[in-house]
Amino acid sequence: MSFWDWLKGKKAEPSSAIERGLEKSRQGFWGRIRAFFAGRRSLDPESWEELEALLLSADVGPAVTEAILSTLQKSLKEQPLQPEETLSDRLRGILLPLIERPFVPSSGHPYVILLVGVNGVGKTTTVARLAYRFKEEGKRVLIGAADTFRAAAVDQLRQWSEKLAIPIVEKGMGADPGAVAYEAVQKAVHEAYDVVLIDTAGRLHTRTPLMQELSKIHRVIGKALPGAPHEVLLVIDATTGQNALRQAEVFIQAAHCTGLVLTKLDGTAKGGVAFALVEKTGLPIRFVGVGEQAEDLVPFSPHAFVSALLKEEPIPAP
Ligand SMILES: Nc1nc2c(ncn2[C@@H]2O[C@H](COP(=O)(O)OP(=O)(O)OP(=O)(O)O)[C@@H](O)[C@H]2O)c(=O)[nH]1
Ligand SMILES: [Mg+2]
Repeated sequence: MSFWDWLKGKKAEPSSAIERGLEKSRQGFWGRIRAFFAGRRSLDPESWEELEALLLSADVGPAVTEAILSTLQKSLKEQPLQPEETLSDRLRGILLPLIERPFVPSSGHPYVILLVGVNGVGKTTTVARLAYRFKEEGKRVLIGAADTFRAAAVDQLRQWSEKLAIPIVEKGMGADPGAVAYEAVQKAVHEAYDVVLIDTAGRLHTRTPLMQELSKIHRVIGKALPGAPHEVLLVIDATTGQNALRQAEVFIQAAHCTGLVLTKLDGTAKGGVAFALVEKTGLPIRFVGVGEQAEDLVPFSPHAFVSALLKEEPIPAP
């Protein structure tokens, strides 16, 4: 399956890697949700309360929990469980649309992807992993080091660039990040690169000047290539919990984000924040990070995600 075709919205990818990355969540709160449904065919008022508490503790958030409970209630009222159907089957049908959002592909050549997010969420690692996958497919990839805030940040990206043998545009620490982004896109246009990945400095969503700087980077990229950036990926650490929602709101405003990357899914026993994020932002999850290796960034499949959380049998080892 071509990663490029997937990126352009031409193909869907089922993903067993998502299942592996969700092992902690499956054994954690979602294991309790599965246990709750096991053998149960109806819900009394007390069990509704128990289910509500379980969903909240899985980080699904109050709004989505409420939506799940009321939809499930209505659905069971309108159509009682069929003999061959389980409550868990019914829940799966309710969860799926909550996590699915259409991705509207935007075309452009070079295809410019900007990565944004708070500190330490996995932006640079995601840039490197995406670059690796594009290169594997024979695409010509360029990386822009627009995180000029710390010398270590430029070094980190340069090391990736050397390791992956992918060219980088960098101007060192303290350079204007907008200028780096502009130069990277311009170089890619002139030298016919296929993809440009632009890394940015982590920033707290509460720091207004830093958020304004992000808006400027976005504008400047559009000046270098009208229509760019084609994707702005907001990277979110899945272990952050409900705080992620406020971050998302501010970043989306400042940087016109088009999709989400949920990293460190392997490090949480909850995993429900994915539902809350999609509900709150209306954006599709594009990728999930399920470990620290180069191949541990996988295209997101809503179907694989929901199935993994609710699947009874153990997930087979890779
Ligand atoms: N377990 C796990 N670790 C991850 C994942 N993604 C990133 N990391 C780790 O998270 C740490 C921070 O990653 P970076 O890519 O440097 O994060 P960043 O957003 O660029 O950080 P700043 O530039 O400082 O804002 C690194 O140790 C990564 O290996 C993931 O999906 N799973
Ligand atoms: Mg970084």
